Amino acid sequence: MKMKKFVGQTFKEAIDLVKKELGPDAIILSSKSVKAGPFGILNKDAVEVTAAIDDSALVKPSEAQSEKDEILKELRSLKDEIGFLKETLRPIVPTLRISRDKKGIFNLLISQGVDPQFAMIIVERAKDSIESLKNVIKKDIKVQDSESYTDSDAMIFMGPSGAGKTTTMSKIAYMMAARRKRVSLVSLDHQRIGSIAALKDLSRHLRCQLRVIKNVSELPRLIYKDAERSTILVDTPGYAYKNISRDLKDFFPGNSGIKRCYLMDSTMNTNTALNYWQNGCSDTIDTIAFTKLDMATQYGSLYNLSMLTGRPMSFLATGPDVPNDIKVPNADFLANLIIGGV
Ligand SMILES: Nc1nc2c(ncn2[C@@H]2O[C@H](COP(=O)(O)OP(=O)(O)O)[C@@H](O)[C@H]2O)c(=O)[nH]1
Ligand SMILES: [Mg+2]
Repeated sequence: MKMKKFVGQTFKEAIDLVKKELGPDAIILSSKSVKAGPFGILNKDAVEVTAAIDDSALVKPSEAQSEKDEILKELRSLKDEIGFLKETLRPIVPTLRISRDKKGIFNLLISQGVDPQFAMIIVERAKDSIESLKNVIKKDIKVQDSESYTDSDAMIFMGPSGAGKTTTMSKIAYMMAARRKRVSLVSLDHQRIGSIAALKDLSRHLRCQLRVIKNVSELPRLIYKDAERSTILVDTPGYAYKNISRDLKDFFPGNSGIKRCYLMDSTMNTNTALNYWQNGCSDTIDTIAFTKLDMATQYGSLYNLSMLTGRPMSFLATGPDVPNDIKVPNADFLANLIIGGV
């Protein structure tokens, strides 16, 4: 707050002086009659006005304008600088290639856990709409035709421990029984009593055979015997995944009517799931399936892993309940899921 006294011959003259110096926002605090005159000779009646003003309001209009101009100049130079930086970084930071209208769909993919590099490629091919985004994803994702799958001689379920192999295989056994397909069960997981007990239960319910074997080497004989009559569903333990996938490769080389389904836990992040995948003989896997969709919060990794493994998707497990929590997906359903069900 700045205070100042002004003396005029009349009250109006004093006020005019206030306005001239402090501007229209000044506040008059007091006024009184005083003696004043030229050269300090106090012989004339005069009026003394005490006025005050907020210091910040003291900037003169012309000063304020020049300050604004200064700021605008600064902003323009910053904009030029940013434009220059963007151009320089464009080859190094690819996301700068995304046009402004497509930033929304790009951010949507990232928020769902789609890998940024994949998201870039999707966005470049899509128009700025959810429908077009879905169409691009639909084109990318391969889906396994479940009929051809369940017609095979045997289906072997592989993947890390706890991924849901025994549970998913049980659901598929029910699904096939509902389609009037004969199944028989084999378990290579002879050490886990719990999983054997679950499969015994299943074989009782479905009135089908269950055989527990220790080695992959016993499998060709069983398949040879049963393949005519039924599809054999083979459960494997997660801990020996590497050895089992190597043995399977030895015993069933090439296209042998045996489908290998690799199960992935959808709550795992892409890198962890990919590490597991690369740890076995993934080149022998025919199809992938995702479990625990009910526990995942985003589904971008389904897209990532579909692209990274190059395998078609066959099943989605949507909960722990046997036989209900399973879905045979189509591309439309998957695309919708990956973008967060928008
Ligand atoms: N919430 C949920 N739990 C599941 C799902 N699939 C399997 N589980 C559970 O995950 C655990 C491990 O499943 P299991 O089939 O034994 O896995 P495996 O070791 O690969 O054979 C069990 O408690 C299952 O009930 C699923 O889709 N959703
Ligand atoms: Mg198991």
